[in-house]
This record gives sequence, C-alpha cells and structure tokens, in this order.
Amino acid sequence: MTQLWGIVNVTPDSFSDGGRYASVDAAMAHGYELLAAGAHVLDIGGESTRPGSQRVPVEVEQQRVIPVIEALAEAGAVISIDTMNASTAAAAVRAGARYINDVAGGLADPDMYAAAAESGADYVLGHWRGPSSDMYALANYTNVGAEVAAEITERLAGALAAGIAPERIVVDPGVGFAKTAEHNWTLLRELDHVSALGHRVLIGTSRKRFFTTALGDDATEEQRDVATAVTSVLAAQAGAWAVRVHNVAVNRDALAVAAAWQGVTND
Ligand code: PMM
Repeated sequence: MTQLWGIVNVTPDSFSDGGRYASVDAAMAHGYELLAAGAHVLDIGGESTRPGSQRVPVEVEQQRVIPVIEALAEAGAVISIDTMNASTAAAAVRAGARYINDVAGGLADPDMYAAAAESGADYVLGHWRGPSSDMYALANYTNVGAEVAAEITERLAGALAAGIAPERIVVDPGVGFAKTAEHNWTLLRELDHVSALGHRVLIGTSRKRFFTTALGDDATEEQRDVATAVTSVLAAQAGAWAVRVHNVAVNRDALAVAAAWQGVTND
C-alpha cells in the first residue's frame, strides 16, 4: 500500500490583517477534507520552500502550525510537520506530530538530528543543497541519481550518529530542490539509487514546475494534478512508500486503479 500524504499549508496571507484564527480554521477544514478523501498522513507546513521563497521567522512559523497540529492530532489524524527548524519540529511533536519532514535533510539547522532523535518521531530526510532563494545555482550534477543517493548517504551517517534509529528514517530525493526539470525527470527514472539505501522512500512531485516540460508552460492546476497522479503511480511501481500530494482524491483514485491492475488494493 502506498501512503498518501496530504499537504496542508498554513498560508501567510490571512495573518497580515489579524486573521490568524481564520487561517487556522481554514487549514483545519482543509485537513479534514484531505482525511475524508483518504489521506493517511497530513503534512502541515508554515513556511514555503518553493524556489525563490524567503525564510519565515521561526516564531511566526510556530504560531501558524502549532494550533493546527494540536487540533488535527486531537481529532485522531496522523500528523507530519514540514519544517527545516529543530525547535519547530520539537514543538510540533509535543503538539502531537508523529513525523518530522525536513526537506533540508538536516543541513538548514545543526540541531535538527538531535531534536529528531530526542522526539521519538519518524524523520523524513530530504535531499537539499541550499536555501530556496538560490537553489538553481546549486543544480549541478553529472549523474544525478547516484549523486543524490551519495549525498543522502552522507546525511544518513549524521542522522544515525545523532541517535535516530534507522527504521525511523524515511528518505526523499527532493524533487525540485536544487534540480532543474531535466534533473528531476532523470532522478525519478533513476529512483533505484535512492531505494537501494534501504529506507522507506517518500516522493513529492505535486504540482511542481517541472511538469511544464511535459505539459507546456500554461498547464493548469488540474493538469498538474493529473500529472502528479501519473507520477504517484509510477513512484509506487518503483517502490516508493509514500507520495506527498495536494489533491488527495485524484491520487487516491490513481493508486487504486493501478493497484486493481496488479490484482491488489491500496487500502
Ligand atoms: N516539497 C515541498 C515541500 N515539502 N517535503 C517533502 N518531503 N518532499 C518534497 O518534495 C517537498 C516537501 C515543496 O512543495 P510545495 O510548496 O508545493 O508544498
């Protein structure tokens, strides 16, 4: 069974006008929707990591995500915190999160591995080379699949040395992080390098910009959701343990159809 991780972004817009509660309510309502659509895990983030994004102060990040995590965990949801900050990760686990999803793989915060080790949560270690503001300058590879796997291996050594149990670590090749569209496609084609590390693998392609090389520059959100669903099926067939998606319903259906083809179910 492929795990469906539903994305809950606690958006900043509603914070500027004192609308914090409205934004928390909206994020919670979205979380419930994704659970009803079949999400196994809700991945909650308060800081955008998209190319070109600026960092958000850690206090602001926590004000955004902690109330949402508390409420959704209380309601029984399995929660992941999408953060590069050790203190946010620790606070989120205290609030009920069971996964720490760190796209920076520990490189953005020297305290992250220790915080993850101490928290008892599972740790998603993403491949990353530097902040979103300049990640395209870092997109240089000769053999992207092998190099990404080698860099994840280096980070794994640090994570294990800090005391995170190996079975608690999930690895993520970091589609879109310091990678061009061509790098992303090659990396997905060469996913074996990352699977061979022996950890659960999580893939995040949802609605990402690299789809435009297949769909054209003016691809709509709907088209990107269909594209995401195709990659979810292909990732599942390549052995991925989980996919992180915006549109849970479309990806659930795609995985269910692929499972039926194989004579199994994705429940
Ligand atoms: N991508 C984004 C954010 N968080 N987490 C993981 N584990 N893997 C990803 O690929 C990933 C992530 C950026 O995408 P978004 O801004 O659409 O959420």
